Amino acid sequence: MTRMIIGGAQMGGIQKAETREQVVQRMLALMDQAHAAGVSYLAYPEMTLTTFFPRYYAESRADFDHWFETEMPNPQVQPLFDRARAYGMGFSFGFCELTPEGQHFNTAIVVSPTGDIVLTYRKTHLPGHAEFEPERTHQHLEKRYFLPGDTGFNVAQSQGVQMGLAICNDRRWPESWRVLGLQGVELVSIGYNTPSQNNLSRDEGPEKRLYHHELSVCAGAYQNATYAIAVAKCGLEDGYHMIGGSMIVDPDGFVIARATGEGDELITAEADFDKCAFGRSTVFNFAQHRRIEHYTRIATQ
Ligand code: CDT
Repeated sequence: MTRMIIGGAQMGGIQKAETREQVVQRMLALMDQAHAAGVSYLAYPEMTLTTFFPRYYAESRADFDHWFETEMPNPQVQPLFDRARAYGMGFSFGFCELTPEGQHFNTAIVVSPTGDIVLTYRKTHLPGHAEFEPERTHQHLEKRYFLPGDTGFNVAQSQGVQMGLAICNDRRWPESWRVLGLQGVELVSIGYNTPSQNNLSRDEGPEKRLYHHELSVCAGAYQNATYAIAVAKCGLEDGYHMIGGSMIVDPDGFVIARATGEGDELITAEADFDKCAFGRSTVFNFAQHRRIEHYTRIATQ
């Protein structure tokens, strides 16, 4: 029987001028709060260490390499690993990864309470576009700065729980959830940076985006009988607004904790991972009920 208190560390905006050290101090403050609240596993957002720079265009991509980490942990982030180990707390967070081969990925990791990286995930679904598009009021240049991830969706056992990761736009795709669900995932940590406005549809504001966010996470958790922590970087970054709405969802698809603001904020809930077994042995007993002979199109087109 595995029960634990899980947490989401929502982060308010990170301004361009903020240093990694300053951001890590904010992350540590949330980790301290989490420890005081009895949290054993804490999820931080996508691209936690930096501003959401894909809103900016750079002619030369290399001009943006300073937003990327070439090693993990690195000296700036090490205090987070040290504090978590002292607390016996597992955690996840997202950052921009530049590999020794020169590849750029939007990456997230799960770290065990002993400080080991037990799962690395590189974002699969990159939204937006690769070139500057003058007709847009807001640019979303993830396809310019990142390669599509090469890891796929894997799970790792940590703290007695089958852990999985997804990053932001991945949460909108049922395929992300089902690939994790097929591996018996029990807790999916999802960081996101969702701008309130960034495309050609003027009627798509924060309310609709919050709704689609919640719809996606609740459906994904329910249909795969898993807990999910969806955690935002949100509020204003240098005048650009991103939605909040961080939440923890149970395997029935119910929201069991929800952020109230758009700043640094801890949310917590008790998870009873035995609850994942119920959905998986009834309605979503995959072995009994799936009809994969009719799903070929999903993987071939
Ligand atoms: N970071 C990221 O993937 N953001 C996208 C914005 C898409 S606009 C609806 C997201 O899916 O939230």
